[in-house]
Amino acid sequence: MKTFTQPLTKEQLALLPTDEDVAFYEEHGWFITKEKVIPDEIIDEAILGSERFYRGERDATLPYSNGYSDWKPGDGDAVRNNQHVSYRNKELRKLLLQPIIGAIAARLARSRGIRLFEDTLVYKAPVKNDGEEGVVGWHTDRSYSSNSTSNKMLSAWIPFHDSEPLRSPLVVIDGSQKWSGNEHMRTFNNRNLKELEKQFTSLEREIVEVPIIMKKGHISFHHGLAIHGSYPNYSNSPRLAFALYLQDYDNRYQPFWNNGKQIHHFLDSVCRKQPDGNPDYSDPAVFPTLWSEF
Ligand SMILES: O=C(O)CCC(=O)C(=O)O
Ligand SMILES: [Fe+2]
Repeated sequence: MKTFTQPLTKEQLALLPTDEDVAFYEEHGWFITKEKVIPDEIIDEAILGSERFYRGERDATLPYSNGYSDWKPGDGDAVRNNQHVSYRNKELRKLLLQPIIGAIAARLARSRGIRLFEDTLVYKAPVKNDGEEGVVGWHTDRSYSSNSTSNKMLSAWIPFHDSEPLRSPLVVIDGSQKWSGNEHMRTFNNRNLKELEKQFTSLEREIVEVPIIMKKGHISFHHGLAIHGSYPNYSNSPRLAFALYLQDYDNRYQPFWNNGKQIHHFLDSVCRKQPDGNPDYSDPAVFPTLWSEF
């Protein structure tokens, strides 16, 4: 077996999902590692990196400043959402390049390799009232990657501290990756959860919410078609998590129209082009390989 990414240690090999874990993921649409997979030092460095990022420091800049979410001071603290942060911050890039993350994702997606598609850093300040402020709306990540051909895309969710019930854990709707009709749920920013739920309760489906509770250093994965979101941060401490949207090696660009409107992904105009002129989703400068096995 030849690997182009850093090989795993014997201890890390033992952390990979078993066949039962993969079957569980395929049935439920989510998976939580049973052990700690990221050392504290790497997460603590990523916390410092995110603090630098929030202070405005950049290790690199994107060629455009529009077309993606990019929280800035003054925008309010209930939900800070910044996309493509690993492109712009070296500590967060170091975290996502830990080979164990891609290796677990490759097992779950039954793929020989995993590349980054994009990432999001999400911070939530503690909320003082009981309103909708601080909600991340029910959505699917696949709906934000309609220009991708693969239905095996998946996401890793990495909180930078213990993920506790009141500290806004990610909440995944169990088994929802098997439902039809969630390919276009681009509703991350819609805070009205009850209104969004009407879309899926009308079909008499059982809604089982699974809060992703785990210790620092554990990570979770969810299928691109799994419906998920999060409630406000009711704890007394800030909540900070890094979400990685991952593509399996079979993924390619596809042109996509929805309701007569052509959809473009922001990164389509950032990455290099294939010989046919379409975006190349294997451009290592934009979509680095996290794990590769041949
Ligand atoms: O951290 C959150 O609340 C949202 C993250 C998310 O949507 C994701 O991991 O796909
Ligand atoms: Fe998401």
